[in-house]
Amino acid sequence: MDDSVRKLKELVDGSGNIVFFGGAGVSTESGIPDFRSVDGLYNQKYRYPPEEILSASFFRKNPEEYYRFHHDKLRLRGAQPNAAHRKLAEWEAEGKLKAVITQNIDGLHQAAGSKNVIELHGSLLRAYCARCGRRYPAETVNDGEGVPYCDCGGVIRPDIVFYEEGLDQDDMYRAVEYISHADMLIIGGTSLVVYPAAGLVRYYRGSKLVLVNKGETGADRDADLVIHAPIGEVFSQL
Ligand code: CNA
Repeated sequence: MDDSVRKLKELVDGSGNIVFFGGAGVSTESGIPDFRSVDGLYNQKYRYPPEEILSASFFRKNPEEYYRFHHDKLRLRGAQPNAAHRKLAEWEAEGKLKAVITQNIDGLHQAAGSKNVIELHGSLLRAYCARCGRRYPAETVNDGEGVPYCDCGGVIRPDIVFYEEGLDQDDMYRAVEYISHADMLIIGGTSLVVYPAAGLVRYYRGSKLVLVNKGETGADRDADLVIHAPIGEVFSQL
């Protein structure tokens, strides 16, 4: 075991109030591409940039094009949790970890057994009508082709937070509470560039801030331990 992984293990062993804050990089080892890595969605070519397709105004004006992207790129295709998701669920069951705060929309933390998951950007596993609010099963937006419509004539959308939309205030409040009371904060698999979610890590007041990310982030210099490696590989050693 590498020295930095050994150090992470010691920090985890000595903590009883861990909070994990993560992003798309947590699920790349489950086969779901992130946004900003070289093989991420932002480096592939579409008729429109992904940040535009994933915006509220684009969805309203152009649901056909949105759903073409959704069916092509946002399908989870049977992805399974990896060692990082599983280890976090294990720590929660042991009482060591209090919350997973994620920017991911893939439901893999819950699939691994995590119970207290704050999904800041919603979930692809829920759907509702953009006009009347009626709830629909996830298959309505994830299976098949084309635009799904509600009986009221409205377009059914995934329950994810599009660009231009605000985050749920209750989720943000709970996330701040968990982070500000944590004795250890592990940040993993996120470029920390999407706000306001990324700003949450500033609420941490403890002395065990750990970053496990393939690439560098703006928080590296503030961290007590930085590991630049695939998170599933690292967590499988803990
Ligand atoms: P991002 O901006 O794509 O950054 C991902 C980060 O993870 C990068 O810094 C990578 O270096 C790093 N990374 C990639 N693979 C690994 C790995 N195996 N181990 C460790 N680090 C790795 O993604 P963010 O989450 O920071 O951006 C927020 C967006 C991305 C949110 O709105 C998400 O909804 C959205 N997103 C989510 C998913 C998902 O649900 N799985 C997939 C793609 C995008």
